[in-house]
Amino acid sequence: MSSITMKRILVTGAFGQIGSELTMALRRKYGNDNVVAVGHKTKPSEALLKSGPSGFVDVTKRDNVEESVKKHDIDTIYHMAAILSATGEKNPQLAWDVNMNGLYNILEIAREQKMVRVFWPSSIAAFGPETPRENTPQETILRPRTVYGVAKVAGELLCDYYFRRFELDVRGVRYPGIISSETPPGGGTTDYAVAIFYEAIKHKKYTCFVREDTVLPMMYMPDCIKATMDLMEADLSKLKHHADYNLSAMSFSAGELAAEIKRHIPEFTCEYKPDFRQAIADSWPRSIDDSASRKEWGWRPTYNLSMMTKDMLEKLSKRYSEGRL
Ligand code: AKB
Repeated sequence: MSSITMKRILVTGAFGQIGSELTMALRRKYGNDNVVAVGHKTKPSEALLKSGPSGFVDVTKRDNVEESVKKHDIDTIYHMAAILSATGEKNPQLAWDVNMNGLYNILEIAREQKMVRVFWPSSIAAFGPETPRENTPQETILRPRTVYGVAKVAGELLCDYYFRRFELDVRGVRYPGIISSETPPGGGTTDYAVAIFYEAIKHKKYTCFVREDTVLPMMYMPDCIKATMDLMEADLSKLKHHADYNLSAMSFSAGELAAEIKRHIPEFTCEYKPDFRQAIADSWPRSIDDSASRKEWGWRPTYNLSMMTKDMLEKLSKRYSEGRL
């Protein structure tokens, strides 16, 4: 297994919620020209387009990915392209194609090209209603009810297989819901925890699509980026897991989030009209035991609910006052 340091990085799904901020962070760390941002549907920001190489890649088309890998002499991939849980339930066939065949293409290309390392995110969606919901253990029942979750479990196993069978150094975490101010998420069950901030700033009210008492594990983007980059830099000999690390920062109910926002914007109101996403949220854990990540690669989150809320509101208010929201 190679121990060469990463130098030529491809980020798929680079124009999405996590990909866009991850690309910029990787460019700051490894150099603008060494990080190639590729996406499919979402429109990239000017900052992303101007700061380094970018292109169009459909991860379900192996030739497409291969062309980009060869053109840019890629040795490391952050494979962030995905269809999220709620969109997945509307189009399970597309979700399977993008999430499973996309991952298979990446792993095969990485194996053939003898790449240094691959990052692929799993999610709390890998868990299901039979999983213990409080302090969900690292090793536990994985029987998800969404096609997104099924692809996450299959993906975790496939990554593990590539590690053992082909010595491909593939790493990943089970992301909780990610909250961020730069690029909005699209099609996830946890999207309410981002949308609520935009609506609080713009309209002082929000209609939430899960119940007030719905508790889910969440994380602020700076912690998400830190976790992703730290795991990729970790010493392989210390890692007992590969693409399935539990990861946690905070857990709160939709009502607690609304109350925290109200502390800063007293006129803010939130009503609750649960839709089909409620059943998905109800099948996921309320809190996560991430002791394996803490022990094996030193994971420690920085942001809690109040720090994250303050920072989100400051960032979005500034953009709103500049007419950029
Ligand atoms: C979703 O809600 O689908 C994602 C996730 C938790 O993986 N944010």
